[in-house]
Amino acid sequence: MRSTRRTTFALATGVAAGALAFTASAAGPPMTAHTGAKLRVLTPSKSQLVTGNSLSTRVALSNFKIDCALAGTPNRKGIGHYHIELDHLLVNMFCGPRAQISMKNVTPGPHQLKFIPATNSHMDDMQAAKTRPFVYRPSHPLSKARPLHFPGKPSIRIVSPRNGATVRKSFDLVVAVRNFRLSCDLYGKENLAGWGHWHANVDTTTRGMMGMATMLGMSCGRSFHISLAGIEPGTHRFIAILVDNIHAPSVGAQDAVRLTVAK
Ligand SMILES: [Cu+2]
Repeated sequence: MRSTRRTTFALATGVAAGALAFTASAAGPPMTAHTGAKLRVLTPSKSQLVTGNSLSTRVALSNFKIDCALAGTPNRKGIGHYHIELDHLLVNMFCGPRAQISMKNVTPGPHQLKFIPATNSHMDDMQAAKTRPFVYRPSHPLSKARPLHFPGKPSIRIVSPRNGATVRKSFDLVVAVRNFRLSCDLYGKENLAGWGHWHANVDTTTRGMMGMATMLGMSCGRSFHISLAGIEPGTHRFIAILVDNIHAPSVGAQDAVRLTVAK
């Protein structure tokens, strides 16, 4: 099941585009969304030379309301966020016009960024996507992150809120991670043993590509601030999942709490 999902994700992000045809799978048929969004990339310029160790981006979106507080919750027409991919691998979702893309573990040479409007369920609107090639020629190259090996198995535990607690409007999901190194700079970079981040999901981890349809967001820190704007009052499961740099739950560690969402 897991490998099927990963294949689907690779296809949808273009890694294997052209090599395989879209097929229905355990993750459901991969589709492209039609958000109606119009996206313009203001920065970087076409074929920009990047000498610093992070790349500043800026987009203008019209016909589309950006609201990351609703990410991972049911789709609403005309509302969503946008994804940035680096060389066809998802970095993250973004909600403001500006973003910073780390050049950590990026090899000097030609690369590309893709900006893609997406629905709350993280389905890409490929027709509205814009691509920007750039060349990375660092004046002061970053040290490369290397694979890490820990004495024990990676684990993630939700420390707060406690199981059974009541939450309102928004709250911090706080985790403790062991035998694993979290890194934001490696979002969307090639996988490295021992490195990754975690996703916060609501109710399920199996809907959409690699379970991301219900992903509220991702974090490389101890906590993630969860908005309840798109979540119905009642009992819900909030799940923290360790993932690798390409957002796959390959680490095999997760934890969940059942919480009451009050009005
Ligand atoms: Cu992720």
